[in-house]
Amino acid sequence: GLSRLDHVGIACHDLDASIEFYRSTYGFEVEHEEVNEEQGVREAMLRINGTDDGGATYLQLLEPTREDSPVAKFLARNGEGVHHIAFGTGDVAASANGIGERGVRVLDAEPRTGTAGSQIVFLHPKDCGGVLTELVQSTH
Ligand code: CMX
Ligand code: CO
Repeated sequence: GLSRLDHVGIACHDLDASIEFYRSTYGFEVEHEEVNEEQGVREAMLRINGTDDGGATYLQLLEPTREDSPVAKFLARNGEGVHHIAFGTGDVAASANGIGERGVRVLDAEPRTGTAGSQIVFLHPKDCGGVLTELVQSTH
């Protein structure tokens, strides 16, 4: 089942400026940074706290790498702000199947690669009370 809040995804225009805001305002540090071309993002993970399943909770800062990406489209419509939430699971395919059987549209037929080799799927925001929702299975 779902065992933690893995991260909150935040859309921003300028990743370096956003990282600096979270560092200077709250003292949060970047644990991991990468480009995910499939998702069309340059991203940074800021670790906030550990969780009792041995995982952690992060902020995921997201800058678009191309104009036709989900984050670019979101920024054009809404400006900067909270883009999605992500729950951690030990088995993303099983979690997605179970949630799909309850009538929620699963946007990815097969899990895709997320941060640091994790496996991810997205659920349609229109079936989740307006909240774009991601399920994440970490590699560890
Ligand atoms: N949160 C809530 N609602 C959202 C949304 C979001 N992030 N993005 C779009 N919507 C809503 C729009 O407001 C719109 O609603 P209305 O019809 O009421 O106006 C509707 O969904 C359709 O919006 P759209 O701009 O036409 O967007 P698309 O349907 O083309 O795409 C979505 C929406 C969710 C299917 C697409 O963004 C998607 O597939 N996202 C998953 C992948 C992703 O977001 N990757 C980046 C993050 C990667 C990571 O976390 O690692
Ligand atoms: Co995410």
